[in-house]
Amino acid sequence: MRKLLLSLAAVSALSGLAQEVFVKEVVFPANATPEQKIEMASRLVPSAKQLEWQKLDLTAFLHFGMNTFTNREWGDGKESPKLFNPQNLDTDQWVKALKDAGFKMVILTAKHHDGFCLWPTATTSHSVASSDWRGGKGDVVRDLRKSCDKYGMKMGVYLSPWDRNASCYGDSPKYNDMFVAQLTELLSNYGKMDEVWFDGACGEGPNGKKQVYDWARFKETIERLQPEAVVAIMGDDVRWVGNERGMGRETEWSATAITPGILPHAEQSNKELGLQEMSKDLGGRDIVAKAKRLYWWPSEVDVSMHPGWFWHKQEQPKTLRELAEIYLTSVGRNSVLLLNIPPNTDGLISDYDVERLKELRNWIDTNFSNNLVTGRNGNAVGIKNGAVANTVLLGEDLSKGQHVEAFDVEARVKGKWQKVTEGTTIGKTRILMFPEVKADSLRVVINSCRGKDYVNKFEAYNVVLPTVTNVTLPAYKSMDTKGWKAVKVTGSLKDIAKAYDGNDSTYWQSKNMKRGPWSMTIDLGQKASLAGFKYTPRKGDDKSGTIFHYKFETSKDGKTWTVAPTTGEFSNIVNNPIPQIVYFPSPIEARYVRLVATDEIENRPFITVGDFSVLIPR
Ligand code: FUL
Repeated sequence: MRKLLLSLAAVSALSGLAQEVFVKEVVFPANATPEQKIEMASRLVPSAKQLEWQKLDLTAFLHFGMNTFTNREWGDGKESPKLFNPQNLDTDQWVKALKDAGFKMVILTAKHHDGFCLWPTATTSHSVASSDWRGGKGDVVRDLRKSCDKYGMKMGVYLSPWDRNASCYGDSPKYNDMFVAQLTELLSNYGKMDEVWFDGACGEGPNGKKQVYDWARFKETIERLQPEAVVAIMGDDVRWVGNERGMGRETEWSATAITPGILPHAEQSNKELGLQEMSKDLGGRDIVAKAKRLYWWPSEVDVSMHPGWFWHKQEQPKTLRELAEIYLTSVGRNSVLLLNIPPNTDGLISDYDVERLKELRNWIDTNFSNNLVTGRNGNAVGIKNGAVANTVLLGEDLSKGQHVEAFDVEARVKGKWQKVTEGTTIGKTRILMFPEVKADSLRVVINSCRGKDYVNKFEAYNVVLPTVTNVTLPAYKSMDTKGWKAVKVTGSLKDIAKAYDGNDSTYWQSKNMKRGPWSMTIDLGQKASLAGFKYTPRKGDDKSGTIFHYKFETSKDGKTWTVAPTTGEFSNIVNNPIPQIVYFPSPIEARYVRLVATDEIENRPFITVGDFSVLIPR
């Protein structure tokens, strides 16, 4: 597939080759100038399957498995398979709801980090076959396959490389064999798969098991068994956008200088360029000038409709307003949206989620069906007589590559052109909102472009963002902190109030110590019935000091302490630093509480608390 150019001289000598395209990867000659590199970058195009994938817009994630039943985000692999028992599991209900909402593909967590397999695998007994669900004869993957066929839905699988159950995990060759065997089962016995999702997460601490994955072999297995499937995240077809908040970049290049993590030279090359998945710009001119090669590696925005990835009784779906914003910042920013809708313990997508999906569909249809454009002339369009526009939807023909680097949108009002908004990249789809304008025409003025532009979509709308509605208030609230007094902390008491002032922009930082624990002991001023607590990492990009593992202790008299039954881990806090709400199995009477942090996310010598509160009945 990949075409390497031997030298620029050779290309210019053979004029026919000047139109040659580079599929998926372009390698620059050592002496290429920045201009020559940009010219070559303009000829980088997606593979056929990437191009098809980028057209999907809406895809659905289904996080379902052991964690659904243990109320956790990351299981430890010690769970009994007997806990898995979705009495009313109905994959038709899942797929129908998603189809009706306009989703084009579903991706199921066939195995999450806890190692529990949702299909009866021959590789381990830690699977549905050892559960009582359907007498051990059930197979969630098989059910989903049938439903996808029934409703004409594409299907993908998430298979976690990190496995906290497999005893051979860490014995690299042995576990790689097991992983390939699992992949082989999933990719041979369940029909056509369109996406294989490998997560990069591995929470093994410094003393944990180190597994060296054989990515090349995993890739070869997929290419052999499912040549049309794209491989996401730890794969070189689809890139993780870099956050789990539903936010694509304003400048989102599908042609990137970042090297996919599964390639052998990735670490070295990304280090040299100072690039990582979260970097602000992955393909701008400055970066291309320094890069030795570029990849077509388009972005996928994965975000959950709930605070967590798995279903938890106490969690509410995002509001329609939040989902609408996510749509605009994912699909509207040259990305495919992978929205997670977690089935519940019954094995169904909850009614309130189905409702919210309908609302989202309805919002998209209402706002993006009345295109105000009457006709197009180059990069200018006519607007329906008297119509008021506040949004443009633009797109480039990605089969020709990605070219636009900067543009203005202008409106002609009473014969005069005026700028209404501006942007950088366009890509597959770029949606931009601006203050309402009554114009007879709109135009895109391209200020910077890699060669010719191929803008193939130019639509205009009047979009109304939903106001926040339907927020069901949870049964608990944060206790008023007025009467609180910190009695002892690791470090200075001076700024401790910042840890519980209800504001995560201010934070308390502990004393520096080589290793933990760090703690914070608080007198609540009165006895209370505690349902749980909430820890919020400090606000902003700097997340240093975020706690990973913890202990929560309570006391009635400040002398005798009891450790509350919790998992002791803020699972996935690194990727998704949202407020961590921990509920106790039953209320605890206490006047004193102590949060003990045992380690920091990156083993830094201190912890920070953006906000802390205890939860009491409302
Ligand atoms: C993360 C995982 O650790 C989460 O549990 C979830 O599966 C998410 C999609 O990827 O990194």
